[in-house]
Amino acid sequence: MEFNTICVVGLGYIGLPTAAIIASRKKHVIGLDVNADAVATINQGKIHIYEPDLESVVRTAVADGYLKATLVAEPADAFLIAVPTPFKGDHEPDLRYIESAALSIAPVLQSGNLVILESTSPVGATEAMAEWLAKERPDLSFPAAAGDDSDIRIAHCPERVLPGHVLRELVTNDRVIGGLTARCSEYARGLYQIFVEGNCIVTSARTAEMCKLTENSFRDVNIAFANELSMICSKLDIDVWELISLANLHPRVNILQPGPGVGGHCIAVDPWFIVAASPDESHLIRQAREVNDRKPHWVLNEIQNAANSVKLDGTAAHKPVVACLGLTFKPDIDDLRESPALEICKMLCDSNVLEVVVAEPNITQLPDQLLGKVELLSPSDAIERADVVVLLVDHRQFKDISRTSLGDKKIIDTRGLWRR
Ligand code: SAJ
Repeated sequence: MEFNTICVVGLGYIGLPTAAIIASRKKHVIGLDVNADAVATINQGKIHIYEPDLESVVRTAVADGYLKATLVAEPADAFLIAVPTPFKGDHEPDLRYIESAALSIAPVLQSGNLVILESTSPVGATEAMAEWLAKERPDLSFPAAAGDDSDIRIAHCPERVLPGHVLRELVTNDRVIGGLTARCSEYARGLYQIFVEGNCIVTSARTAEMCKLTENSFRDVNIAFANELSMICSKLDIDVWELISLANLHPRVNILQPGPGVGGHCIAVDPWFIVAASPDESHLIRQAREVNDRKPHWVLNEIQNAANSVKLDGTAAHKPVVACLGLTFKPDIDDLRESPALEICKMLCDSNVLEVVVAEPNITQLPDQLLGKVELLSPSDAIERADVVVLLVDHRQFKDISRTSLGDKKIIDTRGLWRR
């Protein structure tokens, strides 16, 4: 099948780079989003999120007429859905964005169309999406009823790109494609071969859904191991980074790095989809989530102990000053979603016994939760003001700060940056 026009639903961290890459292959791409500001920004050839090199690819694609953004669905040969899948308060997956994406494209679906769900999804979500579409369009046939002969082909192909390296990984990563029928998979493979240089491997939709959840849970469990080690080592007065580098010399050991906790919208979320689907069997996966979620509280406690040990000059109302270096969920990005660094900073402010200053070179404005509560300073100004310096994110700007320049300030280095 020829794919000349592709509609990407959801122009966020995954949808926009995907739309731009497909457009760079000289396919007409319609980007559909509910955010009018994002749509207007993209149509000017600009971007509303930060990802290295994305702006120039979007600018060229829009200028060449291959990419346009819209608020209303238009007919296309294929639809690629990349909307968020958060969890609800009880850690149950919340599929409302997938449902509303499906409802938004249903009116323009035509026989022969391919619909791919890219959003990280609990097992069964692709089948659910197909049912929502089928209900809206009784005039068209779908895989559950018509099998390989269906008018509409449906597949799941989870995105697997690493924020900060999205444009490269979109092209080079292997893709796991789970069609609802063999024919659905073949069509989906044809679409990805437009821009993917990695292998496109076919499986069932349910296996593809579980594969993505498994990848992120694997990483979460392994980070939890590193985080647990860091807390044990602190108690036993052992440098955890030295320990890990030594243990990793073993040919079959590869421990990840401890940090202030696990953030982002993927690894801190997706394991819960497995736990929600199979709670009685998911002991290790749940424990790992809990270990990683506890880590920011452990760091907070360390900071409070350090602040308590600061000898102040005794003059009246002076509170110990804590400088938090980094707010994002990982280095060299501007993304604050589920960030443990931000959480620690908020908890410090709420405790109200310390003065908090922040250095975050990747943002120009404090997030709402910190507005009016902390000052955003340059790294050197923040350090100068501080009694306690807390390294929360290993941004490249912080790597040049030498440990000796920190003098006799109390230091909490959650990333092991200044010992490397
Ligand atoms: N982290 C550590 N120690 C480590 C590695 C990571 O503390 O050794 C922390 C990071 O600081 C961050 C969190 O884990 O807070 C997650 O960061 P990450 O770089 O591990 O992953 P994400 O969330 O940016 O992207 C992940 C990737 N999944 C895997 O590597 C298995 C990416 O490939 C997925 O596409 C993405 O989730 C997603 O969208 O699901």
